[in-house]
Amino acid sequence: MNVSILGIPMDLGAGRRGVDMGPSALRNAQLARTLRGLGHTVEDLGDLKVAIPETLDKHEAGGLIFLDPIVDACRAAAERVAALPPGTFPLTLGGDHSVSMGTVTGNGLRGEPQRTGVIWVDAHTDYNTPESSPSGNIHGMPMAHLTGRGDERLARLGGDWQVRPEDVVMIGIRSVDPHERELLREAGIQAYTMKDVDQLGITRIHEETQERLSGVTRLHVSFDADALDPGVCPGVGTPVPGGLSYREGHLLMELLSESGRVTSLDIVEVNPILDTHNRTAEVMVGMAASLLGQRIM
Ligand code: DIR
Ligand code: MN
Ligand code: MN
Ligand code: MN
Repeated sequence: MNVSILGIPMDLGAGRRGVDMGPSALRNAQLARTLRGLGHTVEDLGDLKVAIPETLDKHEAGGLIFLDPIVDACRAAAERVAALPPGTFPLTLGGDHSVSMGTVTGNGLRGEPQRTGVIWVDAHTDYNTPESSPSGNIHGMPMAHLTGRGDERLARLGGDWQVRPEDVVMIGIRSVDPHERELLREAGIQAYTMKDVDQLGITRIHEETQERLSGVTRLHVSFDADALDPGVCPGVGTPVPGGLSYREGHLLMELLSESGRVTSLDIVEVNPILDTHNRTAEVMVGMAASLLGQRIM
């Protein structure tokens, strides 16, 4: 496979600094070399240029912090990804999770716009709107905007193209805000909590996910490092105890790999400032490798 790596070093959507260094940390953890070792042709497109908070006024408009520069970055990411040649596998590196409004849109619009399923691996559901958000941090809102809710500009990054709520599956969930829960219910989003992971196991959850997403023609995986337990991935801005184990993360990626259906991947929310010895980036490179075909035997 041809894999195209694109970094989006943005931390404007998160409550703390540092995830802008995520792409660098992931490269330092031998991302390209690991994927080449699996037989892929890997091209690193470098990083998009994204504003840093120190150069901006910390403006908040209508419950949204840094809305304008985030719209700009997401537009740029969507355009860049949408323009990638057919047959390449986009591997996009955050950055905070708001980058996924751009990457998912770009992947959906590549070539002919297509019905795109999204597997959102995260401790959080990221389904806040400006009204429901307790923080104003846009990284808690990307999935709501991808399904057409919230701020008009973010919700229409893809014009009329959107992700259908029934084409979203969330896995690893253990932190949902009160109003966000109502929005998820209304939209009918399928969210597998950590209780579901404990009770059903990853194998069953993966089977149900494939069944639910059987109608989509593209399948995007958006992997927030905080889905994994903080003991496994300490370098994240909003750690929540009781997350996916190292093996649960790998098993999910291995099963998705075997399905042969995944067409793009984000790795987001890696924060090297909060990490120990780049462990979180190394773990996430391993997750990408499992999704892209690494086998134990
Ligand atoms: C919280 C935290 N739900 C918010 N969200 C995070 O600010 O909306 N998402 N950390 O990744
Ligand atoms: Mn997230
Ligand atoms: Mn998260
Ligand atoms: Mn987050």
